Amino acid sequence: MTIDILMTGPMMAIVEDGLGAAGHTIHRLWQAPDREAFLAEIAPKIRGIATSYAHARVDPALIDRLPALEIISNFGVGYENIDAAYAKSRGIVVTNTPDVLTDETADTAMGLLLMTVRELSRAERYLRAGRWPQAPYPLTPASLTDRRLGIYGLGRVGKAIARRAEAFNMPIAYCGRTRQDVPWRYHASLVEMARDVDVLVAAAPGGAATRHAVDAEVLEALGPTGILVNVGRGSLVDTEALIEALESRAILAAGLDVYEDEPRVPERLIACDNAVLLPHVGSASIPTREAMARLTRDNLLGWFREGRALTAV
Ligand code: 8YV
Repeated sequence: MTIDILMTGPMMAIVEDGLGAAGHTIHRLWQAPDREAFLAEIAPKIRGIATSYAHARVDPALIDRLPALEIISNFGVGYENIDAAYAKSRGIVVTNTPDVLTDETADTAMGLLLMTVRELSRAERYLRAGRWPQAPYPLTPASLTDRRLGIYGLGRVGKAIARRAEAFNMPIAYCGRTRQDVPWRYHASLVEMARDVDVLVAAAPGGAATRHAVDAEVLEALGPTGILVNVGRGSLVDTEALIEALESRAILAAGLDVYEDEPRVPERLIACDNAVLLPHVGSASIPTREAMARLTRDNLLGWFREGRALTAV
């Protein structure tokens, strides 16, 4: 018997082919010319959803339309695109893709840190513009040496960033909901931690609880030599406050991989020469994305074969 899966947006072939090979039928929501008519026809038989943060939200309205829904499999570790509490209240399993992207995302954070503090991308543009023969690139005002690191959100990615930063000899602090059994200094308050460090790396999950946690007050506490790196979610940072802090040099610089309204990035932010801006590439290598796709697929296959999802949230 075929199992009907609703896919909310395009996914890697690993997901589509794997589900197809297992005899499941994929219904492509984003391709439907008339979403309502499409849902009216297929809704009663949908037992699984494959989705991602980059797709349409899986909200109570959608969940309520699918009476046979058993599992929502998310491509990505962050799953605030799914109303997981509501899904749980209806007995629906939600899965994500932890671990497989931890190293890649932590590497991206370290890359952003180096690019920002040592102006590496600006220096490269300088060479490519043919300016080196006229004069050496100006010395950077800052160095990574003697910088203290504060990590906002000490989950898997946050810990992997801390371990990398230890190899850079950076003293490490962290801020999150709870103190953890780790050798790093804990701060319950983000403002206090920002006052205490020179680099603030945001690696917390998105959603209402963390929205705009990095606000004008935190940026002011970080101070004129401070650097903000964000590899978590754009929603963690009040973008307007950040742009003002960058423009007024209330902080030294920012390195960002995530934005509030992706893929749109405000023109004023792009105009900031003290910002390094990446297009959400934290997990974007073929090996890592393929591992995420396999896990997204295997959570669905495991559930329908054995009643067991691999990585339920
Ligand atoms: C992906 C991510 O860019 O895992 C996450 O939470 O943000 C990234 O790995 C995203 O899931 C792709 O849609």
